[in-house]
Amino acid sequence: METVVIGVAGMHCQACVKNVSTVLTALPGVAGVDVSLAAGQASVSYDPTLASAANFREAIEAAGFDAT
Ligand code: 9UX
Repeated sequence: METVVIGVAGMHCQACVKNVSTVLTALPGVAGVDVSLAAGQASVSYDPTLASAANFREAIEAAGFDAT
């Protein structure tokens, strides 16, 4: 298992946090997600044979946020 931290811009409330958590958790290979509104970050634990940071950025962008 690996962990990556991705910056997420555009989150303004806990509903945003929930949305980002939900889309990331739904991806194959994702074991755990911790999204921080205050830090503007998503920490994702995942199986690198099934997922990558590029997948996470894509999902974050598709949900309407900016992944950095
Ligand atoms: Mo919070 Mo986010 O009201 O797109 S749900 S700002």
